[in-house]
Amino acid sequence: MTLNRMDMSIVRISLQAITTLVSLLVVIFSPVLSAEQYDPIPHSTVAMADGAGIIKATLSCPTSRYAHAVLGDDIEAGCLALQVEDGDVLVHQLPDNQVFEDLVPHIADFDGNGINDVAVVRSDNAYGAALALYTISENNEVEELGSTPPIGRANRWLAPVGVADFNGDDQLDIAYVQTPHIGGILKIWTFIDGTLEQIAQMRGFSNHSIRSTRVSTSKIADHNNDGIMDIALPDQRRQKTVWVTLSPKVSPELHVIDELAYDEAYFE
Ligand SMILES: [Ca+2]
Ligand SMILES: [Ca+2]
Ligand SMILES: [Ca+2]
Repeated sequence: MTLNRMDMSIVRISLQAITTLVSLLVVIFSPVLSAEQYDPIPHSTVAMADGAGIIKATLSCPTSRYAHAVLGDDIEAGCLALQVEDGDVLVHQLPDNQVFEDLVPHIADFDGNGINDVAVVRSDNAYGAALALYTISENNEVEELGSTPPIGRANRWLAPVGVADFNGDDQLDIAYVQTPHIGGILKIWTFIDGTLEQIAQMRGFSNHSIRSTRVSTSKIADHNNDGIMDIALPDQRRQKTVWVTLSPKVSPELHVIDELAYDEAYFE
């Protein structure tokens, strides 16, 4: 069968129509982020980082569905918007029984594979807070890298302190104070052979006041100049500032290296 000139035109027009239709469908079904998914919730900090993987993390999708309200207002985040280094923004949306109860996501390469991950506090209606770590999978999807067990009851919270190599093994660790309002326990977690594990804890600290938007009242520095990062925290009654270290040069456990009279300005 041979096609005359008119037939060829029809074929060309049909092909054009198909191409246009496909382009239209791509536009219609491409995920377009809403302002709610992209804009940071009140009082929160947008975390930024260099490198591969996650370079920007935003707590978004404001919601008052979790009745706790210890971070300045009753608004928490239902989503975490993660920008990867090629510019894509991926949104991880929590189910209705959970929120991100946090104001400052922490971006770091927690498992040491060269790709940035993010740590954020995730609270559950029934089980309270846990620290959740996410990364970007090879399929360009948000994937949970690991999480601490939830504290176990609703409205039990934890306040992240920060990220550093606290035990000097060249792997980044993350520290938080569990239940800072009712008897705070400093806990340090790290990835060991691909699993998030707690490596140290010590009681008696408070790095957050109820209703404050400051997370956290703490400092990370090499206070005793031994090459290992140390942590300064207010004690539970906010009378002392306590410097602790996990330096293996001194002890395999957390121990106090200095105590000062508490002064909030020390943490500015
Ligand atoms: Ca990583
Ligand atoms: Ca470490
Ligand atoms: Ca030190």
